[in-house]
Amino acid sequence: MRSYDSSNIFARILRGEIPSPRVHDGRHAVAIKDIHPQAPTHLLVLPTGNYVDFDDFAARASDEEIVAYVRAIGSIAREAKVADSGYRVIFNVGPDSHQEVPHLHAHILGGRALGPLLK
Ligand code: D5M
Repeated sequence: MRSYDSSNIFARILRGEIPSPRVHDGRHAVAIKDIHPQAPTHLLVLPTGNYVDFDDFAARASDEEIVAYVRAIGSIAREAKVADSGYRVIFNVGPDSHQEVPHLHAHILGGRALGPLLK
């Protein structure tokens, strides 16, 4: 498992070193808009704790953090008004996934028909 590097861009956003409007600002999760949106709604949900990726989070996070993070993803999708029409949640994990930023983030994509995941 990779060790956490606190110089990554999302860690800097969470520390307030780089301004980034928050669409959700909770104790365990923060959501921002993706700068390169792939759909009309494209949000990134970051846990406030320092986890490299989903694998790291699943192994090390407390039950409280896991429950709060999962519930935040659901409520952020509802607040973004994509819950009724549907949305996709994606975690890129590790090199094969092309994960770019080494702080766990869930992509919430919605607002259009997304098509099949795999072609
Ligand atoms: O996805 C990383 C995502 O993070 C990618 O879609 C671009 C986005 N990104 C990168 N920098 C920023 C800032 N500063 N604000 C908002 N969004 C950002 P990955 O799953 O790691 O490939």
